[in-house]
Amino acid sequence: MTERSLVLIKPDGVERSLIGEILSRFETKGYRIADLTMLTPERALLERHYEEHQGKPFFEPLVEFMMSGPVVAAVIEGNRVIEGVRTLLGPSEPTTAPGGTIRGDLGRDWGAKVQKNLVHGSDSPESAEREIGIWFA
Ligand code: RTP
Ligand code: MG
Repeated sequence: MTERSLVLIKPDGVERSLIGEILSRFETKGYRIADLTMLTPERALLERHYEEHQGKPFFEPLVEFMMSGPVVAAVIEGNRVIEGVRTLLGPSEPTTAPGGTIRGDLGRDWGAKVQKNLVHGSDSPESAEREIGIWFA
């Protein structure tokens, strides 16, 4: 079934000039970029986006990091794209993410307070629609 996923290229990915490389992974896989924008998000938007993580120790550093520079937001479309994007991203921690994944190939630990792992991808159809509504209001 055709689905949509919300992908964010986080400030570390933009800062490191990896926008083209990261978007091309989704295109090469066969998914379609259905919408695309670049912005420096404000706190209120990020608090909505990360509401499931409110109260966790990494929440505040995460919001601060995400506000630190421009982010690319994209709607990626295709059959089973939500699962497919998560597979392309690899696990959260770039140090141990397998080679072949975006985080494994392009990411590393920078000793920061929060894991800088280049990209966000929606984790379920419900969160995808909720997140697309936040970033593409
Ligand atoms: P995402 O939501 O960004 O696609 O990543 P994810 O599902 O793999 O990770 P999640 O558990 O949803 O956490 C959201 C983001 O918070 C940062 N984080 N840092 N202990 C830490 O330093 C820590 N834990 C989580 C990461 O940037 C993670 O992607
Ligand atoms: Mg998540």
